[in-house]
Amino acid sequence: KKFNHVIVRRPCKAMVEGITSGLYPGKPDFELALKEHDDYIEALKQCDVDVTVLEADERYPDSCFVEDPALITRKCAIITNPGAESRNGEKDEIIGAVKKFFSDDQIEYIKAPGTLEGGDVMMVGDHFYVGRSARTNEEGIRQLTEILAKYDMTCSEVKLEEVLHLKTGVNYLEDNNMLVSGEFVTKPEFQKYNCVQIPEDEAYAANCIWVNDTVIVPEGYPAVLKAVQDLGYKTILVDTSEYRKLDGGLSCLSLRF
Ligand code: CIR
Repeated sequence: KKFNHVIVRRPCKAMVEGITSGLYPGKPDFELALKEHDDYIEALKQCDVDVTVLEADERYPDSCFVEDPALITRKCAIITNPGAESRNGEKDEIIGAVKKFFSDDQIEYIKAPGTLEGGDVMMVGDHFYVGRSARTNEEGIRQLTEILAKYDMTCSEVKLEEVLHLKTGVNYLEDNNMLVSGEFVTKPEFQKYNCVQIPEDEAYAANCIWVNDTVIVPEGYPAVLKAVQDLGYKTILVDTSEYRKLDGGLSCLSLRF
């Protein structure tokens, strides 16, 4: 077992106005999003973690995607500096929750002009892959590298061409297993892992989350579900249809540590 705690934030009514690339068209249905969020929390509770549920924050339409304003590691918590302007203030609202678990000297900050979003950071043991994206810049990556080094952890940059965040397209499931889709299939740095290639038409489901030997998989992606089960994991399905319309997936909806 690796994770003990999870933090989530309830979606707000304004979520229907959240940022979207339009890749998955349609406006989210708020009531359905709430129900899916309930199911998500239920699934997490089955994975032997305690779940802290933060209240909805109407000022920030995308604030249910708590993965982005913070990065929590085994040794420290890092408050990021989200590159999306409408989301930047979310960093100040996640601090309170992080302080329940970390003392002030274990909390670090990415500072302007550096930008970073947690969705761009993938943890593999004490190494962190960080995507250089429209949301995470070179200076943000430099600061992250410096912070991690202080705690004897390492970091390497991955250039993104197509996806919003690194974890939109690649996710580590522990035990050397990595789900890879699209532009990540051929990245040399991931070849040392047992890469499970996600078919193009199920690319959204590259974003699964490992929580203590259970893998939560988005509903509606049979090939990915089978691939994850073939790796030997117990699986739980959660429908994230309304978050998908905002380019959000399972990992985006929680901080796991
Ligand atoms: C955004 O564009 O920021 C949100 N609509 C979706 C954020 C998804 N988060 C993630 O991939 N970690």
